[in-house]
Amino acid sequence: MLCVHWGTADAALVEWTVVSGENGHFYGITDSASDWASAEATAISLGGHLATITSSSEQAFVETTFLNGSFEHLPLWIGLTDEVSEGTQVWVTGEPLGFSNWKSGEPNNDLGDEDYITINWDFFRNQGFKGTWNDTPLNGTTGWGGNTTGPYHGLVEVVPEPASSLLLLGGMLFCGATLFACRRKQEAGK
Ligand SMILES: [Ca+2]
Ligand SMILES: [Ca+2]
Ligand SMILES: [Ca+2]
Repeated sequence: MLCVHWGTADAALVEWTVVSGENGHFYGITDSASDWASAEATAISLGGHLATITSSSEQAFVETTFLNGSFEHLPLWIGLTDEVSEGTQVWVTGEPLGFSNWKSGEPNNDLGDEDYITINWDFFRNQGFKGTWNDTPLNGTTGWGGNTTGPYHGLVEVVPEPASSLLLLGGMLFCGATLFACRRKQEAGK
């Protein structure tokens, strides 16, 4: 589903538009199921990361946009992990963990090796609520029914590069101002 031709017209990437105060980032689902680390590597190769869901509105956007149709009951990797320090969940981007949407009883580090976070895992079993989070092993879970057996697709979030356009705009403004100042100086010197 996710097209790798980033920067060209790409119908598979969906923008969470800035219009009503959203972040302007682009989201998509990786083409194939993989372990969490491979999904994150794919996201990085696309210029992003696995998605960071840092607000209830971002959670709602993800649910509305991706957890429907054939993906309604599909778990997806997100960019949250406690692989570095057990029990300390961190976003791969370093964003603070304020918002969360754990399934009741999660994260439980079941079997002692659940360090990689999915959304919608429980809904994939036709249980619980759409979009809730669950920590699972690197390859996903096995043996929990409802086709929850991993691996899973990754939910990717790409931040466009406003910095370069801002830099360009800033540069143009600076040049314009400099030219203007030069003209004034020349005129003054006449
Ligand atoms: Ca995000
Ligand atoms: Ca863990
Ligand atoms: Ca778990």
